[in-house]
Amino acid sequence: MADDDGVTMFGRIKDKLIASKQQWAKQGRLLTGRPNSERLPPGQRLVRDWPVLDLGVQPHVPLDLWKLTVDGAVESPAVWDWNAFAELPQVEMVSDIHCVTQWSRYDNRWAGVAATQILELVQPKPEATHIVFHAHDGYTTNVTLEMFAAADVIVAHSWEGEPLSREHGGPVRIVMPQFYFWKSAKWVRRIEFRAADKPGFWEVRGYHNEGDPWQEQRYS
Ligand SMILES: Nc1nc2c(c(=O)[nH]1)N[C@H]1C(S)=C(S)[C@@H](COP(=O)(O)O)O[C@H]1N2
Ligand SMILES: [Mo]
Repeated sequence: MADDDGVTMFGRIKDKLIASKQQWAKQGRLLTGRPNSERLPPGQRLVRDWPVLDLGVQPHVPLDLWKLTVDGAVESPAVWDWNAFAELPQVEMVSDIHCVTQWSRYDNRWAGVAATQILELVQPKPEATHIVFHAHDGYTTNVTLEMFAAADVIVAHSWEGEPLSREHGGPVRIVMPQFYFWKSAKWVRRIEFRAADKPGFWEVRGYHNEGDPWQEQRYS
């Protein structure tokens, strides 16, 4: 092809390459440290495997006995068995895990019911400010209603397209991506809405009450 000045061009503009380089520029790709500081919270290191952490017991909950109770300061308390839970609107979400023991794991694909969906169904009462998750191993952890209402919170039954394994909290666990992983209760059996805060298992043992990894809220 030739332009008005009679200059002839050889080759073809590499649209795809330009587009991907533009994308890299936007993401700050190859800028040492920058992607880390954007995605890896301070003091964390990235792992590829998925460590298992618990109190030493891993409850086995058969699906035909499994139930999730949502009660306390809500207008419409609910108890879902496995079939009822499966019939609620399902979503998939991809999020990163940040554990207080300093490992982080990127891009975990969860399937389950969005916390926002549960809030819509049970309708927290005006006085509801906090939530305690109760698990089958006796574990509890507390969050604010606001933390639970985030768009990325999921009550998950699957990970990477497979049923969540028992060691990782199956049949169903909470996933709270914006907080250290101790807030993500495994083997959850009850979501209790409360008019006041009540520190959970680790929160009464020196862990931070909120646990924001970006602010390194590890211990209180
Ligand atoms: N029921 C229950 N949930 C729990 C725990 C637990 O001991 N019991 N440990 C918490 C902690 S400290 C972490 S780091 C994560 C670990 O989840 P994982 O074993 O799937 O990596 O689960 C959290 N949820
Ligand atoms: Mo943890």
